[in-house]
Amino acid sequence: MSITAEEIATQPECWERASGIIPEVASALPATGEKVAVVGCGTSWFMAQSYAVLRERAGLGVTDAFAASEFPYGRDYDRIVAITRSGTTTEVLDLLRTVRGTVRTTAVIGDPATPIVDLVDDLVVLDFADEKSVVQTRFATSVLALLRTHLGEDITPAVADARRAIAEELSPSLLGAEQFSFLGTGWAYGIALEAGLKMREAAGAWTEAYPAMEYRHGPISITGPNRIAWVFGDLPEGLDGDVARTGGTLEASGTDPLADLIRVQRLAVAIAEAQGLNPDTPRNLTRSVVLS
Ligand code: F1P
Repeated sequence: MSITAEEIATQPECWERASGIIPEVASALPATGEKVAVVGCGTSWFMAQSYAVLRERAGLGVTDAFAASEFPYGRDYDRIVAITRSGTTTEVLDLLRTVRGTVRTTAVIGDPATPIVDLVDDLVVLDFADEKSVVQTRFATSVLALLRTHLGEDITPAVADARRAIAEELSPSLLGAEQFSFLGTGWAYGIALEAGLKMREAAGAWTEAYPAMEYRHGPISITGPNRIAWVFGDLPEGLDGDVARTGGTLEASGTDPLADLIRVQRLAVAIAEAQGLNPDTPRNLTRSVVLS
């Protein structure tokens, strides 16, 4: 079994642990009413996007998400939250150095033996969810499990869905599909973006990702026989019929989007292995992007 597959299978326990540390780390996370920017790169940026939607829709304060390289310096925030498994990603460290002393900062990290710990005011360490894999799975989802709990959500149902997502068989139509369009509304759009990235990183698959209601505005023209439209969370009315008319296959489990992401992670590993690729050594990727 690949290391990636082993790490994927540990997610329910990691989410429970992440959720359980809230009493210890709550003071390091955004307070109600704070205007917050959440930043990261790659997978961490997509988790930032999901969190931003969840926090703002929970009425806890304006929350924006940015790729670290695209941060709009000059805007006023009460706090910047950086998500980074490695703690070494250049764009994230550059941002934190630039804003040091001007705004309160929090880093949510996997590895505390990294330079980021000296660059932030507050730290949340999820070392139990850190990974050996290059592609991120359990760190990212554990961050979101932690943040969802901090927003007041009981993640017990999501953990139950996660256990089912790990145990269930992957259908042959998914394993043999030629293309995947991942869709989501609200916070599930960040999950759709991450699903697309995971399949590209681990399996070199052709994937796209859109807000679910944008799918009809062009992207639907890609769907057809042996191609998948995969909806995370709520299925917009009529979309099932629209996908059926293309001849493509709709995948919409209706389960918790974070748990449904686990099925995509597993699919990415399975497709990689079926093609003779090693999901532990994805093409052209490193665990962290450190620019010289
Ligand atoms: C961010 C990241 C990963 C990506 C790749 C390079 O890492 O972009 O999401 O899969 O391995 O690094 P981090 O800042 O969360 O450590």
